[in-house]
Amino acid sequence: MEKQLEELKRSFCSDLERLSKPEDLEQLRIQYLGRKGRLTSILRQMGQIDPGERPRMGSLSNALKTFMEEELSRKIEDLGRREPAGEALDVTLPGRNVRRGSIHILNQVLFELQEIFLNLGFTIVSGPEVEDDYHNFEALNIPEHHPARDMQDTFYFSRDVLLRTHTSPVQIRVMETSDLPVRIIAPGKVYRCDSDVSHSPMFHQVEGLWVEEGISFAHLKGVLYEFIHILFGPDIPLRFRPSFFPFTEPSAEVDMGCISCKGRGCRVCKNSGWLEILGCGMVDPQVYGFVGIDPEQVTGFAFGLGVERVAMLKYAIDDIRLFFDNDVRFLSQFS
Ligand code: 2NM
Repeated sequence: MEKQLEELKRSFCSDLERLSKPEDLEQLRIQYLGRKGRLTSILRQMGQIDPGERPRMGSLSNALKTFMEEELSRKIEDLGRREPAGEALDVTLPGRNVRRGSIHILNQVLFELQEIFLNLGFTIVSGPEVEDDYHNFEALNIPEHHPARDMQDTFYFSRDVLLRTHTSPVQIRVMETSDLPVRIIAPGKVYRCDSDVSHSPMFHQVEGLWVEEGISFAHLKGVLYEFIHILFGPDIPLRFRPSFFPFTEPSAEVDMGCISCKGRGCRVCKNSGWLEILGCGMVDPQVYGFVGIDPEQVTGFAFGLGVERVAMLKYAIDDIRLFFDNDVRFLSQFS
């Protein structure tokens, strides 16, 4: 029996040595230590041997059992440490480059605009992109069949529900619900059924509104001069050109000297030397009527600009669609 035990140990050791797959370990354990395993079958002979020999054989076989169990768990750890063949890891390889994202150029420009107006004492407000006809048109003095409704082709959900075509409805909502004075900007997405190199069906606006006792066109000019000079530099010449909006009277468009050619005339300014940057005006008394403000008590000015347009002028971008293609080769130029 002692010989059998020795033979079993040798056989176990050489089997264990050859073994390389963790899933084969359990098979080996069952083969040697299982209920019907090779050790058990040797111990079955215990009844046939000399009773005096039994205690020694008992402790020999116990020692062998412990030995095999320890060897098996050592092998488990061993195999766990080793990487499977073919997937060896070269820890000296340089890491894969992870490209860092950055803030989209439109948001960079938007944040810059917001910062300027915050410093001028304006508060940022927002409102719904899905609007009703009343807030987007009616209260802005654009009644049904008014030609101004054709100026901006509108995405309608129904006769009364639409995607806002400007952020002015936010200012209507603020005037409806706030105490005076009001000094706000309303940045956000707006939608118009229009698409070419300078028009996108979705684009971003920042509109501003300052309503308070004694506000005049001089305040409007002061704020907008300050704003444009912070954004484009203090030496840029500006001009106010009379214009028309249904919600302001008088109205104007503001041009700045072309930053590409410094006013000499080029492709960007179509040889005029000037670039249109925003629209503005004194809030029409008709609008105050809709929101319950007494035009005898206060006056105010409003303005509106396109964020894409500002970004295109500032960075000499000639196609608005580049902002929305999300081509990293374009975007990474501004990171
Ligand atoms: C512009 C130009 C001029 C404007 C007017 C108002 C409101 F709600 F106060 F009447 N919000 N925005 C306005 C005025 C917008 O965008 C070119």
